[in-house]
Amino acid sequence: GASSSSSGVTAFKVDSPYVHYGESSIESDYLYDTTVVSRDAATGQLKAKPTKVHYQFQTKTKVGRVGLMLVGWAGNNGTTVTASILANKKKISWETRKGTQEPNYFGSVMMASTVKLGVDSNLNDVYVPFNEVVPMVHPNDVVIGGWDINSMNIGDAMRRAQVLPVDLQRKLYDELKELKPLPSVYYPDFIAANQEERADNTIGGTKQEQLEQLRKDIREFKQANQLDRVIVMWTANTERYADIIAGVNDTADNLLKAVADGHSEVSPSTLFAIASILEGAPFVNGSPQNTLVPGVIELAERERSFVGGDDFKSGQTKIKSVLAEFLVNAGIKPLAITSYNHLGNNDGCNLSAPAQFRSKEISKSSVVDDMVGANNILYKKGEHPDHTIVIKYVPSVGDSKRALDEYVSEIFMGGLNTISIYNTCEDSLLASPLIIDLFMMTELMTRVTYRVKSDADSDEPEWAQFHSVLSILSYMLKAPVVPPNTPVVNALAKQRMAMENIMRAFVGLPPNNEMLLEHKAF
Ligand code: NAI
Ligand code: DG6
Repeated sequence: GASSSSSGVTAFKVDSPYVHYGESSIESDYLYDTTVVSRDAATGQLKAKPTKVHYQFQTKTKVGRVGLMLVGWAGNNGTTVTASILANKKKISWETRKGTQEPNYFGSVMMASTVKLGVDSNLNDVYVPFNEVVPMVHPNDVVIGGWDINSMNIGDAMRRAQVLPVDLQRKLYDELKELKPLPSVYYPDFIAANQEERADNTIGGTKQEQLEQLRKDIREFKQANQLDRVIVMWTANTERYADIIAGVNDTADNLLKAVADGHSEVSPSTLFAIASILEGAPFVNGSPQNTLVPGVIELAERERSFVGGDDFKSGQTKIKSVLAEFLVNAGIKPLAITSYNHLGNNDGCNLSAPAQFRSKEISKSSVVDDMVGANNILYKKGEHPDHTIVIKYVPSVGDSKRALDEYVSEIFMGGLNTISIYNTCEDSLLASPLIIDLFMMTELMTRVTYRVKSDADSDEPEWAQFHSVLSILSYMLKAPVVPPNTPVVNALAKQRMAMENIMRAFVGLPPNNEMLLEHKAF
């Protein structure tokens, strides 16, 4: 089953001279195939040159004890993911109108989807769970903690969220009520004014003292639970964008100085990112605001710590990053994408304020850029479909978000095609598995190093970790943050392929492709 991988043993072993299974790591030699394109100056014709780069990967197989600290732990996502992992861990089932429901990890790519390993001797496909390609942490083994500006314990906060079925809530309540969020950093200017009455659990003092407190919290959590690693994730309210100001948050040193000076444009989420980086804890931003300001990225690079973001990609945007790719790659030209959604949870309440809505509007809007940019037959340079985002707060629908989308596209000979989508779901039941996937994937990247071999090298190059900005997390995020000067990929299938094939490379397997030559040319 899926749980075997956290023990360091996976469902298969690769039989290849290019893969070595050592005591504590898997090492692979891997030829990365790319095509380098140039243009002939005289004729203007493109020249495509197949190129191979020799990588070596080293994946430590011991997962160790891993903790997850959630910022915004007492919110809908924080309580839903905590309660659901507990139900899975303890195999707690509950009664519904339709009978007994067992806990599961549906909606988690890592826990509930499969990857094609290869074909057997009869040319039948063989699939393995995604989390069995290389050893990964199992969510049942995570120790969860975190902060919230609201002091409510996680049991009562789970009830307040009104997400999980009441029989399950009853079964989990006694254990969850013992979990209490740590006080957090609250600057009223960054989240909606309508959140003020929740803020009864805050850290006082200067910005510098608050930073020190957050660092201490991470260290103490790690020590108290005897953890090898802690990952920090922001699932707190959406903040407004921070202004990027020269001398304040543009470089690592300026940012640290801005904290010391108590500069008002350093947001709570950025303070958490800094604290995590300085403690060597990977930090992932699950909300849309620009937490990862340039100074944060530079600090992460300098400290060789990992960051990822922005904004969990759960429902409407996930469909958009599939549908827009389908349309454009089918040679159909989306002219207008109009997206409405309404929801009634506290996230919706916070987003009813203009500055916080604006953060969400930005992260929801960027999602078709790369698909449009890739097709210069349909779109002239700079041309873009109309793209409108509307979000309304309707308290009575609670966590059950409604998303309505209309795609109007130009088809053959000037014809029009309209696709209309109506999507209803519990928001936090979509977001919680993303938290799990982000946690699992981030943890894996802390155990992987690589080096590039060149025939010219007489000395062995140093092993290095991946770039501090984890663009491999893009599948789970609406507006992926990527290393400086690298392309953003929004298309969902490409994002999944990247995770799958990079993990295959760690065990020396070629990328999966759909050529199926064995079924076509024999
Ligand atoms: P929520 O409002 O239920 O929970 C947020 C929690 O954060 C609250 O308990 C609040 O007290 C706390 N909080 C606010 N500021 C804080 C701070 N500075 N430090 C610590 N805690 C703080 O919201 P929900 O539904 O859990 O969503 C959380 C975030 O995830 C939101 O920003 C939302 O936009 C984002 N998100 C949610 C998705 C979903 O499908 N549920 C998908 C994509 C993003
Ligand atoms: C309203 O848009 C609330 C948001 O927090 C969304 O629920 C969330 O961003 C998920 O958005 P999407 O587009 O991935 O469904």
